[in-house]
Amino acid sequence: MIRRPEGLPARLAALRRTMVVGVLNVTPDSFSDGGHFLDPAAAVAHGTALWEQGADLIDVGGESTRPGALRVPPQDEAARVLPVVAGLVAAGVPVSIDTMRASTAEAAVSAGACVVNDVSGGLADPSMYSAVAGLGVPYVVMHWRGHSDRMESLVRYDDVVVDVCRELAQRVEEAVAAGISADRLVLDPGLGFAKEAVHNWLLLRHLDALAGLGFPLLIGASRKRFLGSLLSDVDGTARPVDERDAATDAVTALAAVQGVWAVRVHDVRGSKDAVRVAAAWHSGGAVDG
Ligand code: PMM
Repeated sequence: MIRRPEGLPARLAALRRTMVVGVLNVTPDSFSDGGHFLDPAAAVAHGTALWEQGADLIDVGGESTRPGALRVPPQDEAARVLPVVAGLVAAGVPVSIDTMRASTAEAAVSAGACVVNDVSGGLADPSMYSAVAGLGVPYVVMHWRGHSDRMESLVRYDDVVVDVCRELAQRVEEAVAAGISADRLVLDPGLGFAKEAVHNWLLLRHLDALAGLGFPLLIGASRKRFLGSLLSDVDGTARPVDERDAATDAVTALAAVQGVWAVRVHDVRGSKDAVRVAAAWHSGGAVDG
């Protein structure tokens, strides 16, 4: 059974399979699609194309979180994402906003975004929980320990699965105390955020522990470095970013069989196929579109 958050638009609430969330980074420097979609019209066209390929939701972000990335001023972030959110919503495309800032989340939801995706899980902006509480949309709480310029120094875990579950449970407690309805929360282990490859694999191996916290799950493995290193050449060269989609699709299929609510991916078509295969495998053939 797939757990899903309350507060989704009817079309997304009705889905019984894992959702495919398409990545749309309106940034100059994201590791996979950075620099391609800074022009709002190009970004809206790409988001619409991902939707036509079968994405259920398009996740629009204006601030890169790649290791080492620096913060973007709030007004720049808003100027990048708001026209794109508005353009996609006008085209009938469901949108989530990928932001660590309350002001951006509020403006994006006013422009029609229906989910807030916060990679900091509320830790980056003390106003985030109260803002989200007032918005009444689903809220993705990702596991996070610090901004990208220092996250590589934050990779110490006693037991990564136990530590991530405990830290996420603490975020949930604070979010609910701040007025966010627990049934709107989604949890995400934050693959690659203050985590080495072994940590990512352990978290995927023990997704059931994360599911045991009782919330819908979102997984963002798409094209990440741990897939590149897994698929290294014999001489140790990592598989290039744009050749990691088959591995991403495999993660999608396995995550879908485990009942995760959503996968966040760059290549929608392959993950959508994987989700449909997993759903058919599970159900004996009956699958939503
Ligand atoms: N990863 C990235 C950005 N946003 N959001 C969630 N919820 N989970 C993730 O794993 C996640 C995210 C970084 O990847 P990108 O540069 O391709 O957007």
